[in-house]
Amino acid sequence: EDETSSQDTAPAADGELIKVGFAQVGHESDWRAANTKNYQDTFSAENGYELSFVDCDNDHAVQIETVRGFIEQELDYICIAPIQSAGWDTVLQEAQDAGIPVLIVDRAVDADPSLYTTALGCDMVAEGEAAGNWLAEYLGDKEANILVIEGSVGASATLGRTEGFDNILAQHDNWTKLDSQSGDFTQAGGQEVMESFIKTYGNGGFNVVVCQNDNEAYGAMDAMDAAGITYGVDGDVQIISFDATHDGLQYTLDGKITCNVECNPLQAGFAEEVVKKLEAGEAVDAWTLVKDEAFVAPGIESQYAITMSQEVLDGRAY
Ligand code: GYE
Repeated sequence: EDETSSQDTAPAADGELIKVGFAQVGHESDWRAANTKNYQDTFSAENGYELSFVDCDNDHAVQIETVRGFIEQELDYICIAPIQSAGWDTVLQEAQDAGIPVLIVDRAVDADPSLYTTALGCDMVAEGEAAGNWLAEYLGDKEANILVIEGSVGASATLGRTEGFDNILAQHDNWTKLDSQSGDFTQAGGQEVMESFIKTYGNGGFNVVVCQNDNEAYGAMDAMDAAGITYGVDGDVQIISFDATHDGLQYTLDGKITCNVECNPLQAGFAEEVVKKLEAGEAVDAWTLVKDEAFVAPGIESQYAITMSQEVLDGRAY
């Protein structure tokens, strides 16, 4: 879905570009790259915007200073994709005192909602629950010995996916979460964590690996390949992943990632919608949910997920 603005509703009627700051998380994943491109395409000069884009490289302190810089530059709107959910009260108050609307995008903050204008993104807890519900349906009465490669520490995407999956885990006496470690949402991180898990639990010691994004799953697959561990629908280990990016879904179509829970990175259109409403003096919703789906490998039927096919993959925008 292309969420860019249409020309006839371009907001800069008086020829002035609307100044938007975007304090982006970093460049850790394919999801992030798609999300960045979507913001740059949407908040373009052509569409009436001057976008100040800053890649905060997964550094919370840098992100706070970036937002302070946007306030000093008196930008019209500030979008923040929060690296971590804690530690936002002070700078959000500063933006509010300066009268600059703040949009919390993609990930959530752990702060009083009166401190920002609106929030938008996927429901990370629901994503974790979708993964758990699918696994329960897939395994039936079978035991699960589960390893979890978490995302970045303190990120709402990590906290939510963990909470959601754990909600379902708690309903199953024969599921054991053996271990969980952060792989920082990167391929290298996923590989490193998986290598250490393999050392500790050995080939045969686990049958489910939950990777909290696709890039971590690629690293985990490399580590299992090197150790001679088979994975996928025909293997010993079932991989669950999140994001459902194009490459991630290719692996799902190939039966290597058994279940892939989507988080749609094309979110800038929702942010632009909010900006347009505020420009028009209209009220905005406190929260906008970006919807997502789950996908499973061919041959699996699930009430929680779409069975992958070439057609489904070809229909992907990211
Ligand atoms: O899952 C991961 C990215 O916040 C939903 O961040 C996002 C997550 C996404 O690095 O790939």
